[in-house]
Amino acid sequence: MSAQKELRIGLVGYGFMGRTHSNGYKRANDFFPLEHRPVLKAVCGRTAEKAQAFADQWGYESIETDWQKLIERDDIDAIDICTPNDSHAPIAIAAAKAGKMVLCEKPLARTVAEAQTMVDVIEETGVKNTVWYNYRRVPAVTLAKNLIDQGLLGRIFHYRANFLQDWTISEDLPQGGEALWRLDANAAGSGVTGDLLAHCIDTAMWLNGGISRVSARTETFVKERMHNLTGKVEPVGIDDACLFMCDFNNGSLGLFESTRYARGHKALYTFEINGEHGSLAWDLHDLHRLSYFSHKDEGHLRGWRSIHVTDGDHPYMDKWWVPGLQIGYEHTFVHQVADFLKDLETGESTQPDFRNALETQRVCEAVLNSGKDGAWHNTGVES
Ligand code: SOE
Repeated sequence: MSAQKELRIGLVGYGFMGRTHSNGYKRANDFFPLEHRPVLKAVCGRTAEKAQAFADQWGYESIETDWQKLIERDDIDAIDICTPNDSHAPIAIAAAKAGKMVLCEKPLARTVAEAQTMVDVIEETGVKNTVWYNYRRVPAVTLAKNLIDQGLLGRIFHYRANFLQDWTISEDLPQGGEALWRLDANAAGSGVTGDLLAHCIDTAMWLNGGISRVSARTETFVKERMHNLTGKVEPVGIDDACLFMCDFNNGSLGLFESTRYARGHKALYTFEINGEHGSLAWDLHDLHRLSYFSHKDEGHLRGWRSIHVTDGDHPYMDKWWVPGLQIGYEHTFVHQVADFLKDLETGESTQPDFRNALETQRVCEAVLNSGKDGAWHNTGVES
């Protein structure tokens, strides 16, 4: 244990994502044999009492209330950004300039311009970086990637994905502030496109390659909401719902939908991919299963099979329990930490890194622009 190298973490933000990441740091070495071990050095948040309460609960050694001070500390190796989207760029840029590694919550930024500045600085400074698109590390999703890369589906024709929620239907829900910044365009950049579709786009481009052009329809159902920061009723600037179709560079067609107005759905992320020899489908509410149809099966046996992704030869699963016993949402963050620590040893970049997440940002921006003018927009994503 003493031979292990420390990775001293400075976490900025103590909300929902602060908890998922902290859990990842705490669990990774229990299950994955690694040379490095995260040390929870400091958590930073504006309110000292809340930061202290978080530090006490999760085991951080100290607190800061100013992220610039956190970055200046020489007992911190990596800055983890779990704050609202409007602060990702300044924190990441300052951290990289100070020579710290940067782990940034998704989406990378509010706009392509912001994301591009972050990529420029990260690449100039050469610090290790990653963006937390955690769903890539659901074992069933990683298995889908492996099967597609093996060529099991053959030529791909269709990709479709949904991310459905229902938590903003009430007109009385305010916008802005600590809990509701996702509804405030200044803080979030966009609504469901940056918050939810960004996940779908990241997974889609990982599985099926780049998206070249998009045509979108966005809608804001509740046009005004009380703003928690100003106390006034203000226009809502985010997209409540977004539907888009697209072309992938490999010639396949994509169809995506996301909304926070699908009554009954809390976090229904699903995708399906159809190829010449077979199809794959996945559903976050049943995340340990991957559905697979193979046209190569004998005719009388042909049908969708549901693979329970819990066996030792499934991605990540040899490190967990025994075959048949499943894992869940929080493990995706444990896996991202484990991969980050492993990549520290090999020198590889932990995907998605900032450059890769910039591609998702390009698609999000093209979608939002298309939602505004109704035209097809090229994304500029080449690979
Ligand atoms: C929004 O409700 C949210 O928490 C997103 O911000 C996360 O990225 C997504 O994984 C779950 O939903």
